[in-house]
Amino acid sequence: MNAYTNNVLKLLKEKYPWEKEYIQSVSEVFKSITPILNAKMEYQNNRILEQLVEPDRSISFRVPWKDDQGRIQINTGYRVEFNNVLGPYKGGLRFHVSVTLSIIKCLGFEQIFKNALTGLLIGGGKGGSDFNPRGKSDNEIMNFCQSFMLELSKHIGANTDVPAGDIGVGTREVGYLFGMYRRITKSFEGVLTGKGLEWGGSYLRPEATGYGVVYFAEEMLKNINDNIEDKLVVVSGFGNVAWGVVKKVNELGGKVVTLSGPDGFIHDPDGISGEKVDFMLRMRLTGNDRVKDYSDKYKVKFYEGKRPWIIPCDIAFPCATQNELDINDAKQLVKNNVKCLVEGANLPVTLDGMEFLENADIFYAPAKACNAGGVACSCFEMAQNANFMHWTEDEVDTKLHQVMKHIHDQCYETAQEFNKKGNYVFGANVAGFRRVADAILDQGMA
Ligand code: NDP
Ligand code: 2IT
Repeated sequence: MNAYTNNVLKLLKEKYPWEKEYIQSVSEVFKSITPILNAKMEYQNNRILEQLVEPDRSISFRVPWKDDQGRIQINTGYRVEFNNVLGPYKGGLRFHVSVTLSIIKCLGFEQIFKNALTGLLIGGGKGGSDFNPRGKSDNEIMNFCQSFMLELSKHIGANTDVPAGDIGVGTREVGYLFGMYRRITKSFEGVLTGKGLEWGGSYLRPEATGYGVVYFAEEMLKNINDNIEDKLVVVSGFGNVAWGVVKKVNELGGKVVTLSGPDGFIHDPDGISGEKVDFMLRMRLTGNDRVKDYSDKYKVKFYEGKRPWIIPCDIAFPCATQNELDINDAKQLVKNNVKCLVEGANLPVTLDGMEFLENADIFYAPAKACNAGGVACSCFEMAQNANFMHWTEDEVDTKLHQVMKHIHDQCYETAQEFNKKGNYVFGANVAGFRRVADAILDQGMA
């Protein structure tokens, strides 16, 4: 950190002292970018950081809906349109009880740099609601999504702001949201991504985040002439991202031995493959928040209230949620000789955990670099929609692979440029920041 970053961070803390998650994500980026701020004074002279930390706009709105008993329920909806110098605001919607404006700003800030790293034309945004989808009927989910879209539709558009899924929002929710947008506006357009294949979706979008994470791990392992084959893999979560990771690791000959949920984790030493992967998907679709169902069915060990990082492995993929791996977990993994830690979830490692991992002798990749495959595939979906075309599965997979390799090489080379060889956290923050900051300079004050 230097005087400039310290000052901007101090002012931000004074202005939004309650936005802890948001301050965490800003601090995480700021701690890397001092060398580039010192190298190019135009950033400071043009107050680029001040321009970046205040979103273009934050929209917060009431979402009233009726439950199956006819009672009126009220939730809060958010859409934070952070920055569009590189393209339409782009980022997911999260439906989870824990959602606050601070969490949405935190994820939106991350998204700016993640999207920049893809090399594609997408700006940064994020949204969601404190609505809890767990235990809700299909009808209740539809009621909620329709009411949410009644307000959101005023702010989004295929060339302005394009939401997608995140925790609690998958193809079903995107469908209800898209249907309502179409009814309100008469427009069938690529206003949301993650759509069903028959009505504007792209091949591989459901798998893309997880596949991209594994492709990134592969690129890192290539540095030591290694690959995924025969690697022992620990995964957390059991949602969309975890599913994509498990599928791709199996395909490449690795073995995944854990999954986790809010209730604890399961350890299956024989590997989660074949019909067990289908069971994982079904478990998710039931809307049940228990991973224990897996251990009940396959008679494997369930660790109640525990996290999977105690299981020795070659590669760890945290794929559940933010701050799910702390410094003690990180130390345990390194002690057990983990080779790679690759983030599927957004900000899964605490700040002190990240600092420890950056200095440990392992390959460690931050989410904004390695989980960008989802949003990259979303951008492919926008391109297909704009042309009223479908690309084949192979075409999408090839492009996804290219984007992940591009991100990897960019992070690696940027770290090397600043004498931080192998530090992907530094490389990702600096390369992402540089593309956005230069675009702001080129385009003039917003
Ligand atoms: P899902 O809703 O499909 O899955 C989230 C998973 O994490 C669920 O299994 C959920 O269980 C579990 N979970 C939630 N809280 C906890 C917790 N405290 N401890 C353990 N498990 C928990 O979401 P996604 O798979 O889409 O998202 C997972 C992560 O990946 C998030 O950080 C998201 O931001 C990130 N991401 C998602 C992308 C996408 O395209 N979907 C793209 C890039 C990143 P439960 O719901 O029952 O609480
Ligand atoms: O965190 C993320 O990158 C996502 N949830 C995906 C965003 C998108 O627009 O596809």
